[in-house]
Amino acid sequence: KRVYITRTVPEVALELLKAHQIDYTVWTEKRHQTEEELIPVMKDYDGIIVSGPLQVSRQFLESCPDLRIVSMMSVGYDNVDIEAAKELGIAVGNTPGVLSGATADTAFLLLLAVSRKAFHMHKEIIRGNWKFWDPTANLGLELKGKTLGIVGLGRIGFELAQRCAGAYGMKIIYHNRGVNEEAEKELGAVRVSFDELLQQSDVVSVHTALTPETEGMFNKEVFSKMKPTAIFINTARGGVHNEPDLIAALQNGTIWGAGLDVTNPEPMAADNPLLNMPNVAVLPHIGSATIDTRNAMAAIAAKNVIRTFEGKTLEHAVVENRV
Ligand code: 8YV
Repeated sequence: KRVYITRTVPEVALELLKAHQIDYTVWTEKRHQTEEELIPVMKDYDGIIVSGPLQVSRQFLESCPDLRIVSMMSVGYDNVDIEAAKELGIAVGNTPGVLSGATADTAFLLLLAVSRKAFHMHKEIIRGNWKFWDPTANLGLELKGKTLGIVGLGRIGFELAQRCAGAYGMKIIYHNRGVNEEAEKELGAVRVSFDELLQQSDVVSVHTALTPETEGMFNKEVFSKMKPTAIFINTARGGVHNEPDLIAALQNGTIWGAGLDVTNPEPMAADNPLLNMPNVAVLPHIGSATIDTRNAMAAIAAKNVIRTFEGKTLEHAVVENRV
């Protein structure tokens, strides 16, 4: 069996594949391969480990005659045509759970950075603008006792809520389709409507998957319902917010600040106006980027491949292997 790996991945994945006599090819160039480029290559492969923004469309899946598994090295799978994979009998695996802590840390980091304008202050020092002490300058917002509103309270949102409740006694409200009993019981989280969440939250953090329903859901109208002192955090997918509307909301003072680990498109252009706003912090999609987490993600991605070839169910399935 042969597996194509779209990006350099932690060694642990390669060791696992080797131990199971599975051959692999790793794409090591520092640029994204397009679907069109990959389709002719894939005829020789039985599996693919996807890390990064490759579109795995119906056309792609139909063009890979031997493909048995698309193993995502991510929790998100918005770039995969799931319906097509189901119809074609191709398994799709992902890596949830192991990255929740690291991603929640990134959201927490962004929240602190925005609330104290930290990224902007850092740039100011580099620009030589640390000249004198002004007690009325550089003022941020405190988080103690404030309300955190989580849109899409799953594993990552839960870990962020734990951090915010633990460190700052923040009140947790959330908007989900279903009830999150664990969050209600352990953190006293309260489920509210989307509008109530927007109106009551001092911090709105989004943790939903990118779907046709969530695409662009944070737009002009939604930002206008938030508090003028509110901070918007997105560590989910850039497509969930409308970027021109976010820029306008920050420029007009509709909301106070924003912390983004995800942008649309990625990478973000260096001249994007968001990068020069004092109350904005942007990171280059590093939510899960710790050594521990990436090792754990790589191991699951490899195990999902191995289990497919062994005719077993996956460790984590989006589309289960037909055993
Ligand atoms: C990945 C992510 O780094 O898991 C996800 O959905 O966004 C990140 O952990 C990214 O998808 C690249 O594989």
